[in-house]
Amino acid sequence: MSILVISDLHLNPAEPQGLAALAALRQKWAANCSDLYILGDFFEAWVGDDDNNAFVEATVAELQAWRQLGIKLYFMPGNRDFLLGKDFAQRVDWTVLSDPQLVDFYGIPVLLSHGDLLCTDDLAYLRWRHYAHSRWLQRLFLALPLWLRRKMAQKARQKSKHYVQILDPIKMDVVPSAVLAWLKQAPSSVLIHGHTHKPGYHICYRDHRAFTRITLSDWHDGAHVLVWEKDNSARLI
Ligand SMILES: [Mn+2]
Repeated sequence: MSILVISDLHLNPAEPQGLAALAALRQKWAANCSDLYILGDFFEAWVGDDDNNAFVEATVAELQAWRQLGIKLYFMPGNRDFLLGKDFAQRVDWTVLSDPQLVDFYGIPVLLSHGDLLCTDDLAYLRWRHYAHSRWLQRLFLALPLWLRRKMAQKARQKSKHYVQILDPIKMDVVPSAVLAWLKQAPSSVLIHGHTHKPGYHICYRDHRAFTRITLSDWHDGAHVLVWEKDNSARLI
């Protein structure tokens, strides 16, 4: 049995191939996967659990199909879908994780994160994130009519696209010192995160300890997954 870790699917109705890739992944791993961890940006956008549409229904059905196989689901909110709430969690029966979250993979302590908190050079974004994660502002936003929330989300996506285009690419990557600070504090020497869409393995040495950071891929060109095996070998595919 393997543990699968994915992130940054950016599921949205305009690109149905994402959901199809998730279904294909389920079929492939049906007999060999015990746990599926989703580290944020599962959806391209989320404006509230009351935003029910055919695409959301199809996604719920897909996640329920994973659950029917006995696979446990875990979800950590990303910067796109941090408004995914309790109603949705109940429907798909996934466990919501905090960011960062320490987990146990076959006896190895592993730190999980979406990754945006580690991009500490992007101060403007972190300031926005601070407000966007405040309870009262979220409640205020969720109380707005659905059509207005959809409109606001669309505007925000356009703005973010423009922001990403003008931003220094270095600023959009995680800062190694931030990673080290986390790993030195946690009883873990492995960090798995997404968000940057720059998949790879990074190993660094400090104070006679080796730290490994594994960055997950986004799904814009199909399904990508980190497979963590029972013998504690891990591979990105
Ligand atoms: Mn992200």
